[in-house]
Amino acid sequence: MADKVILLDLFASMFGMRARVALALKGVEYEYREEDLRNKSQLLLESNPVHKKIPVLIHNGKPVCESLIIVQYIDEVWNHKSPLLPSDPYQRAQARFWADYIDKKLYDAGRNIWTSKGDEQEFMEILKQLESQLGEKAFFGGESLGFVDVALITYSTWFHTYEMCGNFSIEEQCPKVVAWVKRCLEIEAVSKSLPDPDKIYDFALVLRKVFGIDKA
Ligand SMILES: N[C@@H](CCC(=O)N[C@@H](CS)C(=O)NCC(=O)O)C(=O)O
Ligand SMILES: *[C@@H]1O[C@H](CO)[C@@H](O)[C@H](O)[C@H]1NC(C)=O
Ligand SMILES: *[C@@H]1O[C@H](CO)[C@@H](O)[C@H](O)[C@H]1NC(C)=O
Repeated sequence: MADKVILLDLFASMFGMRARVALALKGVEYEYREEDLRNKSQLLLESNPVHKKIPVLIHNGKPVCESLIIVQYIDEVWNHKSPLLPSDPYQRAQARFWADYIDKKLYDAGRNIWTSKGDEQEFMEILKQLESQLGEKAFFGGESLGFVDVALITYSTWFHTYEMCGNFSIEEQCPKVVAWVKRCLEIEAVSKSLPDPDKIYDFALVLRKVFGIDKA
């Protein structure tokens, strides 16, 4: 029997995009379901009763929640190609450390920029830390795209929004990160899974009005 895979998602979610990229890298066919977070589907509420958040991957009726856990699950189940986590336990631990670092730091710092709660300084410090971790490697995973690359590349769809809302240039301060983004986007599974940054910016501008940051 063929696998039945459903992804509950929201197009602008950097968390949801991680699952989309991982599924595309593995060549898994799935049904994409866009959620309205102000009016969540019964399936979302039942599948993620603890957090009630997207993304949720539903594999043959069984839900998996939390984007990094979903990516690891995808890597383990569809292990025939494009391994994301390294096989060496120490290297795996390092990859998980950096993905965890991204989760603990980057979302809030980015959100503070586009909601005008803070400037870009904190965000750029985190990105510079990641840039030094990348070093001279092509990818965080080394020669090929890995777990940390999947965890981080989805944020690049929001870079334009951060730059517009914060009036600054990421490339000026982190040219190697921007070069890395371009390298990742040369991989079709990545580029076809990520939305147009202009659409993200439009989405953020709508939210800024909803939140009362900009005049309606
Ligand atoms: N740690 C979670 C974060 C997911 C998350 O924050 N999802 C947001 C959308 S980007 C959500 O579903 N929010 C709905 C809510 O909070 O009610 C993950 O990595 O999957
Ligand atoms: C909420 O979603 C349901 C379907 O999931 C739809 O029938 C209903 O019209 C929606 N309500 C609003 C207020 O958008
Ligand atoms: C944006 O930044 C540039 C230089 O960094 C400055 O000249 C310009 O006035 C700024 N624009 C706004 C709208 O703050």
